[in-house]
Amino acid sequence: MKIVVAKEILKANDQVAVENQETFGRDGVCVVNVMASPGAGKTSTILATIERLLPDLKSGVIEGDIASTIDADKIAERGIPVVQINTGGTCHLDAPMIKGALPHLPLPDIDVLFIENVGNLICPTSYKLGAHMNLVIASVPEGWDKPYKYPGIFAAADVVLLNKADMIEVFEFDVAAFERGVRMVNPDVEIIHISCKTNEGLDAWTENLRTRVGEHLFAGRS
Ligand SMILES: Nc1nc2c(ncn2[C@@H]2O[C@H](COP(=O)(O)OP(=O)(O)OP(=O)(O)O)[C@@H](O)[C@H]2O)c(=O)[nH]1
Ligand SMILES: [Mg+2]
Repeated sequence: MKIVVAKEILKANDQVAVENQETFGRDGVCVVNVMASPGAGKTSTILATIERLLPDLKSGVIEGDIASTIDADKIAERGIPVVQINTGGTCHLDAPMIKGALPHLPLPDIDVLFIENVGNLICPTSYKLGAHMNLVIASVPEGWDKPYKYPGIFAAADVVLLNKADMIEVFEFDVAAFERGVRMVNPDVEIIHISCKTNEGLDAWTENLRTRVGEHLFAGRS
């Protein structure tokens, strides 16, 4: 019985996710759902990426956190449109939360919308938001074994970023074992090593995203 109720909730969420995607389509916005553990570097990566997408692609951000406006304040300081969602304890964002945030963003002026999901490797994957792409960020200090312990989120990724690559030697991080774990659940996914501290890989990642955004906007027009 409980399973049926859970399924109904997810179905209702998915319907709103479809509506969100229709709104994004009307305004020509490409939406990236950014998922990772707490502290993996979601906000740092979003900021570094937005800088590199300019001036031709303009971004906006929805920040999801249990509490506080710390991340939204960081984004707003750079003059980037941002809405903070505080879930008050819920460990993921859902489609109705995103729908509620959209009227507070200048969508027609935004090409790429980053949604920073609540830091969590489990719950966010179950809730569609209406995004066009799932970006999963793993970070070196978390350990190489995360894809083996939390396969669902890596299976759902369109791109996996391995952040804090500057710490690989310090943490004796086993890159081959990490990548093997990702490929076990998502054989063809692109894995890009980045560091928001040294800037390693950020240009390569941004070019990858730029291509995806171009393809998305082109597909939307046809
Ligand atoms: N050494 C190193 N530190 C990093 C890197 N990227 C981010 N950090 C640091 O890691 C910490 C967390 O970064 P955030 O970008 O706030 O991470 P987050 O995933 O947004 O965190 P929450 O929103 O709290 O879940 C900060 O102290 C960053 O300066 C990196 O590539 N290398
Ligand atoms: Mg953050």
